[in-house]
Amino acid sequence: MGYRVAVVGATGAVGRELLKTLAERKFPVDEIVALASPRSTGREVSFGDRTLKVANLETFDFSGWDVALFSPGASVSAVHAPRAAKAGCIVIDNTSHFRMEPDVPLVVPEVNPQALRKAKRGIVANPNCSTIQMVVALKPLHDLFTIKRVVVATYQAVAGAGKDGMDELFAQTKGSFVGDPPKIEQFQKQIAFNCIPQIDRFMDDGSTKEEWKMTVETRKILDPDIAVLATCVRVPVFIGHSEAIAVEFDEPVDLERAREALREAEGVVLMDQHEDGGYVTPIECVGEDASYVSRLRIDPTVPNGLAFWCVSDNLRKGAALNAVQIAETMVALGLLDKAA
Ligand code: 11C
Repeated sequence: MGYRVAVVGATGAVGRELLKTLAERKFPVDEIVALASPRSTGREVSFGDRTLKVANLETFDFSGWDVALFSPGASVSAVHAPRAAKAGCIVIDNTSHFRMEPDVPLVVPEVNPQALRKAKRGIVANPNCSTIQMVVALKPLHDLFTIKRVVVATYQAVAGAGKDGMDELFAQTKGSFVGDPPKIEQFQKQIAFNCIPQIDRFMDDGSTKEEWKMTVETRKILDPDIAVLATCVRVPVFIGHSEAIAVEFDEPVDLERAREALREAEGVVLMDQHEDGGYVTPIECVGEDASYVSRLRIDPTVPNGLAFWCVSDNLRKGAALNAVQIAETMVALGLLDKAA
C-alpha cells in the first residue's frame, strides 16, 4: 500500500532534497504533490524520473493526504502545518517552529523513535541539522557510560543558510579574483576566506539561537540531564557541517568499548585511522547518509572524558533524510495508517 504525500517548500534546497530522498529510498508513494508559496506556483521540480508542477500551498486542501513533509520557513509552517494536521494529514516539519513544544515529538529515528507514538497533535518536528548529527553519535556513548556534559564547537557550511547562502559564498570567492568588493547580505560579515562565530540571532545570555537550539534539542531528544555548551561558527564550506565534540561521562570510559559501540551504531560510520588523512572531512560526506566519527580519543583534562570529530551532510541527514526516515519509521509503526 502506498501513501499520498505532500512536500511543502518544494523549490528550496531542502525541499528538492526531500523529493530526491523520497524517490531514492522508494518511499511507498501512491500520489505526490509539490507545494510552495504562490510566487513559485507553476515552477517544475524533479521527483525521480518525473517532473512535478508546483502547486500553491496557500489554497491547497490537505484533506485525504496522509503525510506532508514541510520545509518552507518557520513562519509559513506556523500557519500551514496546523492547518494540514487539522485536515488529518500527519506533518513532519523541518523548521524550528514547533520543536520545543511539549506535545510535539522531536525525533531522530536512531535515537528516540518511540517518541513518535506521542504525536497526538499530528505534528512531528525534525531537529536542527547540527543537533541531528551530534545526537546520532552521542546516543551509543550515552548508552554505555551516561553523558554528563558536552562541549561542542561547530564549523557549519553555508548550505545551512539555504541557496542564497551558497550563492553568497560563491559570489564573494569569485569576486575576490576579479577585484569585486564583497557583497554581504546573508551573513553578518564576509564569509569567503573567513569564519563567523554567529549563526542566527543573539540571545539575552550572549549565546546565539543556533547554540541554544543545540542545547535544548539535545536534551529533549537524548536526555534532559545532559549539559551542553555549544559555540557555532559559519565557515566557507558549501555543504557538510563539522563538529569538534568533547564529552564528559558519569562512568569511567573505555576507549575500545566506545569504538565498538560507534562501529555498531545505526547511522554512524567510524572512520578513524591515526595517520595522515585518516579522518573524514565535510567535502567527503556530501550526498552520504551517515554521521561520520573520526579523531576519537580520551580527553585527559576531565575525569571521564572523550573527544571526537563528527561530520555529516547537513542537507541530507541534517534535514531531508532524517525527515524521510521519520516517515519510514511511522510507516513501520503503523502510525501513518488512518486506522492507527
Ligand atoms: C544553519 N543549522 O546551519 C542552521 C540551519 O533550525 O532548522 C537550520 C536551521 C533550523 O544555519
